Amino acid sequence: MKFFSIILSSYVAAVSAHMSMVYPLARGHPHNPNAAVKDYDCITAPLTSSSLIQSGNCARKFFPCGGYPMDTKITQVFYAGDVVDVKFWTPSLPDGPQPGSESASQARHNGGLCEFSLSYDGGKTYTVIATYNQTCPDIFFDWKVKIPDAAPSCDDPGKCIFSWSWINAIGNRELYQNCADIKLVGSNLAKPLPIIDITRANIPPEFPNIITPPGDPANTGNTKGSGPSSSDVSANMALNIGTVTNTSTTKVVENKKKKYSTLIIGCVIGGGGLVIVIIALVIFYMGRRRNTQNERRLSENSAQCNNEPGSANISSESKPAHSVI
Ligand SMILES: [Cu+2]
Repeated sequence: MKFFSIILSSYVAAVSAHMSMVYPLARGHPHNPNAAVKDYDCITAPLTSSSLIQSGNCARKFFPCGGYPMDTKITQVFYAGDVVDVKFWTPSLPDGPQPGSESASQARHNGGLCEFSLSYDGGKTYTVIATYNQTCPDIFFDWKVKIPDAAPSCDDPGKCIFSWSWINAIGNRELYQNCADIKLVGSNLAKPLPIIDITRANIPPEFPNIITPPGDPANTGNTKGSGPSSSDVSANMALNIGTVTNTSTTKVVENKKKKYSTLIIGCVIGGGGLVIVIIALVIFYMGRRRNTQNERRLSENSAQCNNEPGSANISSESKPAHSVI
C-alpha cells in the first residue's frame, strides 16, 4: 500500500495536475482516441505568454487551444438546442470521481470563472454560450451548457470548436483553455452567432489584464466544491443567442413581392389613366379646333354677307374704311 502510494504520488508530481475538459473530449487529451498528440503531462497546464518559454515542466502552451493540432477525425457531433453535460478530468483522479475521493486534490484552485464558448474560425473569435461563476471547474459535477437554438451549422474540420476557458480563483494568475473539435448541426437559416468574447486575461503581454475572480463560497480549495449554482444553471439555460431568419425573412420577401406587385398594378392603372386623360384631351382639343374653324368660317361668311349691298349694317362704326366719301 505504501509502495503504491509512493508510485501514485510520483505520478502526480510528474504531471501538471490541474483540470481539463474530458467531455467533450479536448484536443491533446490523453483520453481522446482522435487526438493528433496525447499530452499526458501537460493537458491540464495553463496557457503561457510569449514572454515564457515553458510553464513548469510543460512546453509553452499557446493561445488559442494550447497550440494543440486539430483531431485526426471529427466524431463529436452536437445539434443546435442540445444541452451538453460538460465533464472535467484531473490526472490526480484519473478514473474520475470515486466514492470517498471527495477530499482528493483536483488542483481546481477553489474554482473561479469558467466560460464555455463556440468558435467557428478555429479559436480566433468566440461566442460565450455559458458562464459558471465561482464554483467551476470540479470533476464531481456536470456543467450544463446549451448549444443555442439559433446556432448555425459548422462542418469545417479544425474550425468548429467547443471551448472551455477558466480563470482560477486562487494561486498564480492563470488562464486555462481546452478546445474540443466538433461538428455542429444547426439551422441553415441561422445567421452567424454574435461575437461574445471570452475573458482574455492573465497572460501578459498577449492578455495584460490581471483578473482574480471570486472563488467557491464553500472555500474547499482543491477538493470537491459546491457545484454549479442554480442561478448560473438557469441563467445559462435561459440564454437565447443568435437569430434564425426563417419566417421573418420569408415574410420580408413576401412583403417585398407584395409591395412590388402593388407598385406595378399601380403603375399600370396610373399609366392607363394617363392614356385615357391624354386621349380625352386630344378629343377635346380636336373638338375645340373644329368648333373654332366652324366659327371662323361662319364669321367669314357673315362678314361677306355684311359687305354685300342690301345687307343689314350691323356695326357701321366698326368699318370706317368702307365708308364711301
Ligand atoms: Cu495551478
